[in-house]
Amino acid sequence: MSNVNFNVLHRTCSLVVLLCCLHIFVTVIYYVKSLDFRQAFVENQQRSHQLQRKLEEVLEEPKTSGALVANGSDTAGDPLEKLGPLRVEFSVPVSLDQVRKENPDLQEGGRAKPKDCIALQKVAIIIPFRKRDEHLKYWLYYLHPILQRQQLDYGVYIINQDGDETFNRAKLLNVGFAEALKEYDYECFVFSDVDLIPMDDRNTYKCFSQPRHLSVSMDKFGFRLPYNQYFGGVSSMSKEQYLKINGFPNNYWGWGGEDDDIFNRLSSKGMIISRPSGVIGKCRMIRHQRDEQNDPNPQRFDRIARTRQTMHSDGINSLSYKVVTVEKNQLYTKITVDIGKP
Ligand code: UD2
Ligand code: MN
Repeated sequence: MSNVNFNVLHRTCSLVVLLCCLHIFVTVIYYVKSLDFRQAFVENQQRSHQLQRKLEEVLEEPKTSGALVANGSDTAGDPLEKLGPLRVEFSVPVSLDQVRKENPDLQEGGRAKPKDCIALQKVAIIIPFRKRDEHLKYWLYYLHPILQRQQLDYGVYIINQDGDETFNRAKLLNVGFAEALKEYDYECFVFSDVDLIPMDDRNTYKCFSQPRHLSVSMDKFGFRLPYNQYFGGVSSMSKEQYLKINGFPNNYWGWGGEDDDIFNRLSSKGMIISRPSGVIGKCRMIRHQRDEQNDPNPQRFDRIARTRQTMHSDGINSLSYKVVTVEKNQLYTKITVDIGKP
């Protein structure tokens, strides 16, 4: 082998080694850089998730209780601007005295209307009732401030079933409709259980072009609608909508079915149910046991199956009852009524 050849080989090898080192160096640099990029990407992702969560918290941040907001110093200006999610809880007891003090603008009979404008609707709120005074206190505590913020011209009617016969929710609601209309030119009726409190005051207790179901996402059902035809809890109907279905059935004694009968009436008259969104329609039900004299009605399935045949003869046109007493105070009108028995 000649010297020249050896030199060429030596140089070539050195060059190859040098190139290899350079390649390794460049690869390492790129690898380290890509680690930095990945890290930055992950951090960026985390940061944007945190921001997103913060934003959601701010948007969903519940205000203090209805009463506190309504009477706090920050209620100046347009009350409608203050609407939004509310904190609703039942751990702290409330007293009627407190509710009266916190709602100084209420008129005799649990009436109120906006001071500086004309309300869009005159609304009667009808509550079927018997021996639920604890629940009524919470209802009044939360709802009066909400209803005033919603700028409604409204009155609260507690329809109290006299005696100890089996409870009849739908018949009591019919009585509420008839009695409220004797008092004032109401054009809208909200029918509400005594134990249901809305968690967002954008859920307006008024009437819409179609019958409205207001208690759409309840804690009791995991904040979901239990089924599409569900119409229990809180609903609203204009006078025309109510009369079109001949009101509610009078012969559902005991628990259950009457809400489905009302749904059947509405759909048989070609009406559809309007609802707020699942967020605005959130509400809480005060936990309770089934009351005495309100056991599940075994006839309910048969009756629901025959709504279309019975609804024209059973309803507001066949309603009969006897008013026992009427009590009016600052917070409500309570009508105690004898509605008979099954
Ligand atoms: C569900 C429905 C309700 C109705 C009922 C079946 C919800 C939130 N509500 O209520 O609208 O369809 O099933 O009839 O799903 N009440 C009294 N005293 C009594 C018994 C009843 O005041 O002794 C009133 C009270 O306003 C109460 C309402 O009737 O909220 C409904 O009765 P419930 O609360 O016992 O029945 P619940 O919660 O299953
Ligand atoms: Mn209930």
